[in-house]
Amino acid sequence: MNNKEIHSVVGDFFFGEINEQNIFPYPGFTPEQKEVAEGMVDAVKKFCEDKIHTAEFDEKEEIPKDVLSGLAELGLYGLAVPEEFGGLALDYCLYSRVFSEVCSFDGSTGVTLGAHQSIGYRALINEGTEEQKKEWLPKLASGEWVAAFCLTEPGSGSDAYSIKTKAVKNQDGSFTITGQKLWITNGGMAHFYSVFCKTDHEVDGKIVEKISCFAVTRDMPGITFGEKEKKMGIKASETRAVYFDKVVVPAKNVIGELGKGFKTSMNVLNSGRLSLGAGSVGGMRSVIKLATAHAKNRRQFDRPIAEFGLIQEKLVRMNSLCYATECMVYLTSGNMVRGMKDYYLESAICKVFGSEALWSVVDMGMQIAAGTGYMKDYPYEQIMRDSRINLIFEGTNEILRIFVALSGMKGPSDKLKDLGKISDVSKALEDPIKSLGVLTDFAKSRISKLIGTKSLTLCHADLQEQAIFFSSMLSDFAIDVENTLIKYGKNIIGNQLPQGRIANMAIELYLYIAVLSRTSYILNNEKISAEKKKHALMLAKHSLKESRQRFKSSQRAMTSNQDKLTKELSASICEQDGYCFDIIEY
Ligand code: MYA
Repeated sequence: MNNKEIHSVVGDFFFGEINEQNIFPYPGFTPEQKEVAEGMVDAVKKFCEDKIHTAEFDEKEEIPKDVLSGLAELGLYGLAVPEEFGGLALDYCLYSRVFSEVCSFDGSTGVTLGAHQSIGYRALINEGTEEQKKEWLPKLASGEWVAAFCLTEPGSGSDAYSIKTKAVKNQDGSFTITGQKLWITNGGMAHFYSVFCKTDHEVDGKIVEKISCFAVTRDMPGITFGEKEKKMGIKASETRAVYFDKVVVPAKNVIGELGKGFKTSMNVLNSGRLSLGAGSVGGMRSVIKLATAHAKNRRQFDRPIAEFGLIQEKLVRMNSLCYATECMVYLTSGNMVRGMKDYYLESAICKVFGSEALWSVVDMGMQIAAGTGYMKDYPYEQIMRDSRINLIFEGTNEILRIFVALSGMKGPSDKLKDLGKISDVSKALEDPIKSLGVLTDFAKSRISKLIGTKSLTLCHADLQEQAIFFSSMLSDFAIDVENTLIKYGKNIIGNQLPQGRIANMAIELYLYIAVLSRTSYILNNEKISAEKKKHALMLAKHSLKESRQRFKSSQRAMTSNQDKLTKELSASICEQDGYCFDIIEY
């Protein structure tokens, strides 16, 4: 493992910068990783083919106990836990690939395992003390104990900081927790809860509330659960409210630093979001397999429907979305293994793009299967119900777009402030709208100095045209970021529409570079057959063209949009309580 510090690739985009060394060569699996991955994936596949009956689980809204214990025996409850605590110590790449395999069989099983280890006890791995790890990790890794992540509350979803559950410090140093947590996966079956609570802190003589993380165990008096929630999908996973009524928790159960729990929770979600991207790849692979078989076997007008253009178009789009997501997930996990610490933008992008790609793939798969797809006897409708949640949990895709845009723009915004020392830029900031040109020229010159007009240097020759497009997209993006900051100033914080466009452009840039890198890696690899190389190149060209089109559409909307109208019209819609016309009246 290489421990050199790797910058956030996406963070650099906001400055119009790219460090090719962080992207090329693509971090493909090493021979050692391959060996472990093949062994694990093979074992998981065999087990799942035999034991996972997804339609039955969905129908009974339960995963049988022997299936859960079988998964535990395979080591799937402790994928990333260090060996000394009884886990498999898989790195992020291996973790993602194995988790993806489970998700390709059953969403509920993926969510149960994901809630347990991607987020449930992740704070303990990240920030727990040796004693805490020794006490709980072995039980969690073996599956003897199940974990749950308790952040969301009735009044606190996207706005995670606004939680109300309170932990009050007692004289003996223990804490008393009171409050309720909502929609907690594994809520009723867990033995270990990472619970985020408000705690009081004295700052400058005043008491202020901050967030702290507590390990709460099932045996502590005062924990109760709501009924199992009735859900649209992932029905076999367990979702409940969890209530804390004066639960006394010893001081030794504080995870991480008191008052720093918000960061703890965000760091847990950062890696959790990557798993969700990986899980989405697994889901896409299954749907693509089903839909391809259907397209080849279903005959209409005397031909397999796979010969019709509109079906072919769907098969191609499904594959290129899957390829693009996979490229991003394993560029991110590979960079994490290589030492990237700030991966929150990349993981949010993997979650947003992966969940939406899966949703589109399921929709297209359903359309290919048509009447068959709509029938409950076939898996499409369940997969559709199961996959819808991915756009909502672990941060809605809306809040994550805002997060990507605002976190990414923070860097250039600080730099622009520094640049205020330069006279014409400083003047420009006094009257930003009038001076847009000055700053654009400034940005252009800075960016062209950084990347010039030449293309990426480490891309395969067969992707030169796309590499040149990337450079110009990157430079356009940096200019748009600066123009947006100048146009909106501080008000950018309340303007979600431009934020959404900036986020969409950042997502496409990351996709673009990830696909360029992985495909170059495939094309450069002597061990890969010419046929597979040709296939990869076609997939890459397709996904890059679609990505560039989406990028351009967001870019055009930076200057030509309906933002003002949208604001006014939506206010009017709310005023009218919805759609206000009826043909009978008007
Ligand atoms: S779990 C519940 C999920 N909930 C959420 O994701 C909540 C979403 N909200 C947020 O993330 C935050 O509230 C946001 C910030 C982002 C909106 N990394 O002023 P701030 C720092 C590191 O921006 P806010 C679930 O659904 C920031 O830099 N640091 O904060 C389970 C700042 O630091 P400083 C971060 O405006 C489902 C400070 O925090 C991050 O209040 C089950 C304050 O920032 C970050 N990310 O809101 C899942 N964000 O003060 C099962 C912020 O130093 C999964 N900060 O400048 C299984 C998957 C199965 C897949 C199956 C597929 C088939």
